[in-house]
Amino acid sequence: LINLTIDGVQVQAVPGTSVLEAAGQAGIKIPTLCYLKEINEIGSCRICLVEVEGARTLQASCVTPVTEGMVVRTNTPEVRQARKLNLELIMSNHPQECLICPRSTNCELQQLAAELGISELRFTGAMSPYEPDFSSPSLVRDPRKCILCRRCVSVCENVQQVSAIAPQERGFDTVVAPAFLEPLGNAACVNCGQCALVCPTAAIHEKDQTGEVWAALADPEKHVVVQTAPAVRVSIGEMFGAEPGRVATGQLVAALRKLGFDRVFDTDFTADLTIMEEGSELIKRLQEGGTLPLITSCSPGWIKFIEHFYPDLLPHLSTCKSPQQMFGALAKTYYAQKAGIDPSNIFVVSIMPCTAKKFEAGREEMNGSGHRDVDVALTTRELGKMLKEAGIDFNSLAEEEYDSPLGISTGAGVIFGSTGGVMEAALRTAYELVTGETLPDLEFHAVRGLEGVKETSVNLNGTTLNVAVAHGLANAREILERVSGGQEYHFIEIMCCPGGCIGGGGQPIPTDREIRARRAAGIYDADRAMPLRKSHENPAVQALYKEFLGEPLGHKSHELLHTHYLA
Ligand code: HC1
Repeated sequence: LINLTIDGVQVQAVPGTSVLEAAGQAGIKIPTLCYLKEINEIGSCRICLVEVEGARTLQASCVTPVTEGMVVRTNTPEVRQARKLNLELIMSNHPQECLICPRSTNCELQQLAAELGISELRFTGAMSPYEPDFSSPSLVRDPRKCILCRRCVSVCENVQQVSAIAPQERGFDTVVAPAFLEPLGNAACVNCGQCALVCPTAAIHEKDQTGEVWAALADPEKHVVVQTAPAVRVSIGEMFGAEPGRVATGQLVAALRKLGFDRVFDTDFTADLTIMEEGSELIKRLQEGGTLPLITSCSPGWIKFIEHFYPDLLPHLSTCKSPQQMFGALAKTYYAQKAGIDPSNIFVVSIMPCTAKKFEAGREEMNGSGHRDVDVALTTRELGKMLKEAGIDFNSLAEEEYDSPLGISTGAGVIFGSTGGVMEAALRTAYELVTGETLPDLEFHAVRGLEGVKETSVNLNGTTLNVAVAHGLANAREILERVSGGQEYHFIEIMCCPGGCIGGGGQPIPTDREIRARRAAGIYDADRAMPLRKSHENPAVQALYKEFLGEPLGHKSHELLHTHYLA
């Protein structure tokens, strides 16, 4: 261990630790702005400056490693003054729009200005010459609000390995944008929104579609139904100060009813349905020698990734639409018929932890019902905003139940929200359908957890099924390279975002590793609390096949629930 002194306190730290981290471990808080643990440690904003005895200048503590005998001071007049000056310079070309900014009260720049005691705008410099970019179906880039911290660039390049954005131009003209300053809508961006999740300001944020939903809710001609994604129930509470991972399913239902939705349904229902269709597809490919491994297809950022970067592997994708899209197609056919409502008057809203779901809902081919299957996909954050606007005190709501039949689900549907969940749900069903036996233990812990790539083998009646799970697109690349290299898998789950949907780009900010872990724990709590935990036991799914679809992979399923991909 290395011995050093920080603010007169003797501190020990392992070699390689930064001064910032060592101070944090000793309970000494140093302010930061561009820093993002293990993702963006570049010392560019100069807010975390400290004095190191013997050094000629103040040092950025996030990139200064501890050394033996080092003496650090974090709170001298010079340090405070330098931090303040650097922040004032960053603020000198930042629009003063806090009252109307989507990140107001949740903006790290705003918070830091308050913490560092900045009470006047001493410098008003030239402003950014770049206009906001509305070209993406999911995200809005507003370079005027960018502080060039590079967090978004690091996430896009390293965590997702997409590199859709990078610093362009030089000096004062530097801007984070796609190559050649192309609009984001033209770039190979997968719409995952991980950039928005780490942006300290509102320089990248989701496309706000709350206005369209308010309008539909106010339209007496419209029958407005809503579906909630698995991962939203363990994060929406955070928008109202609850602990991450608190399971708030019943309150979510109550809140949506209060907002005025005519029916409150659950994406978990079509998650169960996905297992029936995708499980059947897997068994068919295994039996008939189809393309293997089969790879899951419910995460739209992942779909866009493989379409852009690995088009030759597209035959591996399941042809199943995502649960969001299956829901939309059924809401405007099966449900419309059952309820006796003209589908052109049904307006389908999704509440998703995801910005790419906006893109998915708008994909040209997503009209299996003969209408736009999903009209609007809102993020968890947008729903939080609507609830606040409506004055709904979320945490004090009494719990309510989903409507029937598209609100009936099992624990297998819930676990879709966490990495490994789709695989586990599929294994619960595949095992029982193939062996005809009841699973002795339905929890597959080998596919749970936040490790980037997980692998296991399952014995199905003497046949060994090799499965793998990846989350985050850098890990997806690793698995795809293994597949290309000939590694023998049968079934692979890939989710675009780190942690799966619980870490989606539309989730409450902040979302970090610890918060992801707590939301995942909430997902598994919710599963354990369900009376039914296997998709094939969902009575509403069984009724759907009996009354409407016929059988998995049948003609109607093909029309409504399956799709094709664009190379
Ligand atoms: Fe997901 Fe899915 S689990 S993709 O992560 O398959 O967004 O939560 O809704 O569609 O069910 C997201 C979550 C979500 C779909 C399901």
